[in-house]
Amino acid sequence: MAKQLVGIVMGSASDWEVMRAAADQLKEFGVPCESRALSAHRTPEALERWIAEMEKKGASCFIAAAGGAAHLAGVVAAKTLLPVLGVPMPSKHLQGLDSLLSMVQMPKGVPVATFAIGEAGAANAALFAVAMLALTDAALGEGLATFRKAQADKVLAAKLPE
Ligand code: RP5
Repeated sequence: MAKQLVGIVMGSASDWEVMRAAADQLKEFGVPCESRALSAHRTPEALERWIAEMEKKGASCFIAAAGGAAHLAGVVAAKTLLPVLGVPMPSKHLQGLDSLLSMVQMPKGVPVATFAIGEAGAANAALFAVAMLALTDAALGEGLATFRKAQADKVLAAKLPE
């Protein structure tokens, strides 16, 4: 069983260009993840099987991304007690506002922690997963502190144009 494992699921392979930001961010911290394109409405049985497999492998949480009537994260949350971090995908007609509202407006009782639309949300969901895992992993906590410091140093060192 992996010490840490995060499951990343997205409604379509077309979401990968955005969601690779989550996988890359986890990789930067050395946190293993498994990424899959599985759909709540197009492949519901395969989705359910994969969630169960990930639980057996010892996954700590899921990051779920979808666009449009974005019910994937809610369906994942319905099938697991693990935390589900949702990332709304940019969409063709409403630029992801549809995805955001669908995902963030979960009725009371089965929560999805919803992040920003697109790449920032994907990276932040991964950083949030790292913060959760760091609760029981001191080395990961140190890595997160180093990451934050490097980010702050970059802001402080930036020179504005004359
Ligand atoms: C959603 O529909 C997916 O998450 C994706 O964001 C969107 C479009 O999917 P494709 O038509 O590209 O497969 O289910």
